[in-house]
Amino acid sequence: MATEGQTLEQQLEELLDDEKFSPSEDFVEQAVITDPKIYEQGEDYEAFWAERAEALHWDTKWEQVLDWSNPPFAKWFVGGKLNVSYNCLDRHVEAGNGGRVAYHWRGEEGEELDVTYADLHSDVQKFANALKSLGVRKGDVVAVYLPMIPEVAVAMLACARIGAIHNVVFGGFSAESVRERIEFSEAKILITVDGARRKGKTAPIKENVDEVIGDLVDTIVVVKRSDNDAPMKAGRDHWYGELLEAADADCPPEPMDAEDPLYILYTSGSTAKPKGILHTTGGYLTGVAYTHAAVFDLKPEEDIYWCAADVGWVTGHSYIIYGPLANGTTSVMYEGAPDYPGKDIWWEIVERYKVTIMYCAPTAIRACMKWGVEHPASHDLSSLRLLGTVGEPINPKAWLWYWKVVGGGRCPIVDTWWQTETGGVMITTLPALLDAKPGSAGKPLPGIEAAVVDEEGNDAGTEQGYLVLKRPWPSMLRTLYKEDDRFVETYWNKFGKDTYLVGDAARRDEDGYFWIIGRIDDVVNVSGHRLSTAEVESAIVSHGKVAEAAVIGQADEDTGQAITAFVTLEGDLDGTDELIAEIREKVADRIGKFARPKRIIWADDLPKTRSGKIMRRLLRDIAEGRELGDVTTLRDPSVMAQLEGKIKERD
Ligand code: 6R9
Repeated sequence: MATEGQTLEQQLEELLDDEKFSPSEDFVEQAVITDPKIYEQGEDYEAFWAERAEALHWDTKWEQVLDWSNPPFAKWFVGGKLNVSYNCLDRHVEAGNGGRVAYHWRGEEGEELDVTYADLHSDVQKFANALKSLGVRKGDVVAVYLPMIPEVAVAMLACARIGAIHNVVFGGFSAESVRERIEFSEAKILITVDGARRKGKTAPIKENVDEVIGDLVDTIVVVKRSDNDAPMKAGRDHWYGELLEAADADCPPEPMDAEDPLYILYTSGSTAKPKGILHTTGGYLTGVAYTHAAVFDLKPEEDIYWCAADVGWVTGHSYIIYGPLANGTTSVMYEGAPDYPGKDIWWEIVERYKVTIMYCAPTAIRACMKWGVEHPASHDLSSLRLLGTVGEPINPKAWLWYWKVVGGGRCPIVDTWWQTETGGVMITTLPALLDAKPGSAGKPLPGIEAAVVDEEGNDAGTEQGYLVLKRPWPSMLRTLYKEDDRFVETYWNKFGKDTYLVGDAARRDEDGYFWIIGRIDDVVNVSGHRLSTAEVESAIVSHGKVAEAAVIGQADEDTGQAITAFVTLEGDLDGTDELIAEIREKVADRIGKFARPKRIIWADDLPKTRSGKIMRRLLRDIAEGRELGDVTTLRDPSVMAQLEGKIKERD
């Protein structure tokens, strides 16, 4: 145990020897789920999920829990009808909880706004009517490109209320990415903002959108968040505030089929074209409501819950909007960056709102470690009782820092493994039931069956292998929007139609704990943001002077992985610092600033197989300074020697 006089560093070093961390007796005593039988109950998974679905309000009860007669196309709660916004809002208002705060919203400049369930209920109905008056009908796709402001919740729930399908694009994506996603999803209407605040500056979002949008959409709704005189086109563009004012206050929720689409969310895959993950109504809400309550040991009357992700990612959809609201949670919603106006802003927020449950990404924890312990130490964090992480594997040192410095050694940590595709958490430790092992996500949740298999699909024992999910689950993606074949091919071809291929490598230890290693496809995880190497490569080669590019995710202390690009130039052009800046700018324009390569290495040629495939494995070896493996399959083995020379020159 740590003794007085030790530095934090020494204490963490010592803790590294501890393999397991058990929840305290105090925590277990107050926890919601304390009976380990729940894991057995989950074995009869249809009955288990049906019981979870009972917690929602159904307008018409389902006739069949699961139709898996045409795998991999699952149907959950067949014949059931419900409305997601009714479940997230009306239900709580009708139960007398309209005055409960849904979001303690905190703006970048310190502005504060408490949005109650009654407030949301009222705005959502008005905005739903406004959408209808703009011609939006059930089944239409609505693009949403908004920062972390309460209107984003209103927009998403208003779509759900009338059965429109939202397609939210993360605010950090460029306008060009928005245009592309609108095109793929065939959205006819876009909801965006005049300007987005970021670290004291205002990004001219509407103006940027106008530059690329052409006549792709018929209607743009603009939320006012700044005074930047955003251009408005008569007939096409409408102010959100004016629409709300003019709208009728009463909009009954549309009863939706359990399998009607709720939303599309684009995520990165192996090719440059993003995948439109499609989630539906009944199963998704069942999955996120249950996992949110169970994993975070939620007590809606008492807890103040804060998920510090962005709504534009799946974590925001499931655990800022739908899970928390379905459960009647009081959440914090924060507009800004973790280091503005100061590096202690997160801890100030925890103290100010007395946050009890905090959920964030390992990359943020690593940044906080770097900024120094004085920032969390200068605030009272004693309200915290449970911590969570998501998005990437967490290194034990960051885990221990989170546990000790933020959680004061008293808060269990749930490391939650899941994906855009899975809709909700799949692998973690139910906090009162399982010990945590720093670096391992834990075990499949009740109802979920995960396995690690070898190339033939056999159990890999405790060896590294492919992570797979072996039965359908309610919040699973139903398909890739308008790309059924790609859906089957990407996830259900390798091991058969009833085994979902995750795309991650993993290992399962003797205790049945899963250790996620990382992606096996050409997806890079930068600060928990998923990017495809092909997407970044295509942005780089759109620069006129670039002939070819190969992108890899290089291990990085701060961001988990960082993008390194090997670039060959046209003709005999020489690589310059100016060109590096231009290429980074190009990537920012095409995808978003977060996708800019950290390192660009000029190459005369790239290592390719005889069939012309770039061997990224070799590029990773070279970038991370490892011995090169077998290079004899290369068309031109001398390429590697040249590259090694280039790297030495630069380092
Ligand atoms: C929720 C989310 C999914 C990919 C996933 C995996 C990685 C997510 C993780 C984790 C290790 C965890 N990942 N959570 N790796 N431990 N707790 O992040 O969705 O953006 O779709 O990314 O992220 O590689 O396959 P998404």
